[in-house]
Amino acid sequence: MASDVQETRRHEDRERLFSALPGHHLGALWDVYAESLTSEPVTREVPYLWSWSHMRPLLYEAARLVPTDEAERRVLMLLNPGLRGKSAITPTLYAGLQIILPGEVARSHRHTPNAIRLVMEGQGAFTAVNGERTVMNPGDFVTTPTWVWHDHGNESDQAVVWLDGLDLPLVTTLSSVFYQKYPERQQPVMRPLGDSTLRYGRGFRPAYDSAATHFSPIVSYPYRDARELLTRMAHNDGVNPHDGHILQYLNPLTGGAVLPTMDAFLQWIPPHSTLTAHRHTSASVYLGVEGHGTIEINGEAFDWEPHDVIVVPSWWHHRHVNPGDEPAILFSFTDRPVIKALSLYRESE
Ligand code: GTQ
Repeated sequence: MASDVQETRRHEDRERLFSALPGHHLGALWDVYAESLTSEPVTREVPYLWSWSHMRPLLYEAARLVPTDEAERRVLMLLNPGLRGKSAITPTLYAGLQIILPGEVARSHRHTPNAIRLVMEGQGAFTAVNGERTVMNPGDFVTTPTWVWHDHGNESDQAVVWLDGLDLPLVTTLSSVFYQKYPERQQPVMRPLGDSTLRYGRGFRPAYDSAATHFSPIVSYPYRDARELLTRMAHNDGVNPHDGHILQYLNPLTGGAVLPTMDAFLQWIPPHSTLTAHRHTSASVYLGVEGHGTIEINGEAFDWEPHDVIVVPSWWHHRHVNPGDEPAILFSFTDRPVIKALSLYRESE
């Protein structure tokens, strides 16, 4: 009898303790332990495909209705359905489609988040990075690393659209976002076209140069070159079971990832092929470039066409299928350098 009374007392005391905790900004670990320390990664972010056929009309409508002066950057963000309220496609990565019309300028600024661009449609816009302008043509890969001044302009006669990839959610989580406006709308052009490629991308570097090495000094990696290399790999090299033929955009100063937080790739899935599924603890954002194919993510098929964007979260199985007669070419960027730097990278079939 006494023990029943004691038990009831204890129960009431526990209830009192538990209801007192939130008011002191305290919580009981045992309530959340099993969901926090999972036996393997469990993601809130989900796999998803954004179809170009849905995005394109909305993007052009945004271009008609929202001037760049008002927007700073006219971008439609790709928001992961599992991360409601966050400007994020994964917990670390951000993706958006940016459009710039003839005659427009996206003003010069710099920020600590790193950015990459992959040109999707239109040609003849430019990005200026640290005094060097680079012309943006379809498939070109452009980097704007952490804290470099950059602006975009379009002196051509056509709209230009590209995919933006940033590490903004990561840098936000790390409470390290800094941003500054350049004093003028555009930075002055100080260097000739192709300057960074000649300086760093041809097997040389200026011997007394003291460029920062933690990101690639090369501003633009033209599609023409990347595609030629992929074609050559497809004709001469063995196929990787998971990735087909895949090239990495390189930081020539380290031989590693192009940016400290993001790695980028272009890959070729051979015609009539089904590759082998694998998974890894880095998330990938894919962009269809040529042909068409399927990414099966944990067995669910995501059929992609050129300019569709697909996100594969960390640790989800994925495999590439190309049922067609033509090679299927995909661009992707990932947060792998971060995961590797923290000794958290794991991969399995
Ligand atoms: O072009 O500098 O999609 O600052 C988001 C933030 C693009 C850019 C984005 C940016 C930019």
